[in-house]
This record gives sequence, structure tokens and C-alpha cells, in this order.
Amino acid sequence: MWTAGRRDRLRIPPNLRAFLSVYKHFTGPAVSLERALVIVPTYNESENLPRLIPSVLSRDPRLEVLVVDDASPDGTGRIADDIAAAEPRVHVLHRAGKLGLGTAYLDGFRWGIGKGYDVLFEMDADFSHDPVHLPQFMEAIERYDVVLGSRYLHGRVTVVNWPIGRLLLSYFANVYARWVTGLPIADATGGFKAFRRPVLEAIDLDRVESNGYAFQIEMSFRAWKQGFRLGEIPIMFVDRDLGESKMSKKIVREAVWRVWRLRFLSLTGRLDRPRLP
Ligand SMILES: Nc1nc2c(ncn2[C@@H]2O[C@H](COP(=O)(O)OP(=O)(O)OP(=O)(O)O)[C@@H](O)[C@H]2O)c(=O)[nH]1
Ligand SMILES: [Mg+2]
Repeated sequence: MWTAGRRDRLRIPPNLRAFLSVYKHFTGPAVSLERALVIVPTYNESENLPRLIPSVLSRDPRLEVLVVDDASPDGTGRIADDIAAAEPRVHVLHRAGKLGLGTAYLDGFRWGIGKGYDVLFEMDADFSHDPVHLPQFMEAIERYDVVLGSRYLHGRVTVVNWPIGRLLLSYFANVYARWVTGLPIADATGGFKAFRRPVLEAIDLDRVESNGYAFQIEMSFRAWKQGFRLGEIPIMFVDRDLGESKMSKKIVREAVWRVWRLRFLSLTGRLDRPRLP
């Protein structure tokens, strides 16, 4: 297995090691990152998807797209199929019903791992995640194992068009998540990110429990606890102008208690312990 990013061999405490890993640039041998899969979960994104896909593909010839659609009532799945029929760099995974964002990504990761992509992206369909940042991710992923698109880097807030209430909620959710989990990143709930495949292979995807915003925290936490290098790049996050929001109080509540569970699992050494048969 590829282990160039692991710092297991250095004799420094795991927490300090993980902290340093955020700020230290990778100096090891370059690996070739030839194929990257941008996973886009969709639920009723028929207005956004036909514009999003060409925009993604135009950013780098190494990029392909996997749409994970949950039987959207507005026909997003059919639209994705039509695009995929004409464009070999586009793939579609259909699921039977609305099963949530977290499991959509997990299914997308499993699909992408099986096909051997070197880098796997998470990206929303609603243009909150601007494809213009993709080349910056591709550049940063050469130096890090996980690259996070951050809305709150270096004390700057790069969010456009969010009502102040939502911005405050998101900002303080991040302060809270950092405080509880110790994750040394500015934006733990952001969903525009890139993983090298070995990171996702090292995480036992069957153990990932969260589905909403907590999913983002959990994936970064699991990668960090394994000693992978997390890097952040600033992104401009723009609120959706087409389609409907799926944000709910339930998603926020889940994040509030999940972070404590992650901390508990980690403290008791059960985050990655193999399950009993
Ligand atoms: N496959 C799938 N995709 C989902 C599901 N819920 C949300 N999505 C998609 O996940 C992405 C993020 O969801 P959003 O509704 O934009 O959530 P948000 O960004 O927190 O909130 P808004 O931008 O205000 O809508 C979008 O591409 C959605 O279409 C789901 O249950 N299944
Ligand atoms: Mg959105």
C-alpha cells in the first residue's frame, strides 16, 4: 500500500504530528496523479447539473465526473444519463431514493476506488463550490493527502450571499467542531474537498456513521487521526441561486452530538479498531 504520506515512523506524539501535518508541505517523492473523479451528489439539481458538468470538465483534462443521483423527482438522473451517453468522462450512479449526502459520497468513493482513480473529489451541484477552484485543488493535492476548500482561512470569511444567521451558525459550528475534536483546520464542515485514493482506502468506509454536515467532520477526523496530511486552500463559497436547499435542523443536530462521539471513539481507541466478526 502507498504510505508516503504517513508519519508513523517519526517519533513525535500523534497529536503534535497531526497538527504539524497541516502546515508542513510534503517533501517526499512526487506521485503521478493522472486521473481524478469529481463526485457530485444530486437531489433535484436539474437546473444546475447541465451547466456544472461542462464547467468541471473544462478545468483539467484529468478530471472526470460521477453524478450520484437519488432518484430525483425533477429528472436530474435522466439528464445525467443523457450527458453521460455523449461524454465518456461522465458517469452516473443511480440510487433508489433519497438516502442522504454522506452515503451518496460513500457509494461514490467505493465506485471510484474500484476504478482506481488517483484523486477523489467531493463537490456540490449547486455552484456553491465554484469549479474555478479545481486546478488549485489539483495543484495542492500533490503536496497533501487531503485538500479542504476553506471558507474561513486566515481569519477571512469568503462566503457570499448567505443570510447572517446561516453564516454565524456555520462559523460557530466550526469553532465548536474544532474545540471538541481538536481538528486543526479552519473549515471542518465544508464539503468541497479532495482525497488521494490511499486515504479513502485506509479509512474503513463501512464505519463512517454521519450523513449530514457531520459527515465532513468525520471524514477529515478519520484521515487526520491516521496521520495523513491535511491542507486547506481558500475558496469563495457562493449560496445557491437555483434549486432548493436540503439543509435541515436534523442535519445540524446530528453534527452537534456526532463530534462528541468521534472524540469518544478516538479517546477509547475504537475509531479504527477492527470490528468483531
Ligand atoms: N444523492 C443525494 N444528494 C443530495 C442529498 N441531499 C443533498 N444532496 C446534494 O448534495 C449537495 C449539497 O446539498 P445542498 O442542498 O446544496 O446543501 P447545502 O449546501 O447545505 O444547502 P443549500 O446550498 O442551502 O441548498 C447538492 O448537490 C445536493 O443536490 C441526498 O440525500 N442524496
Ligand atoms: Mg448547497
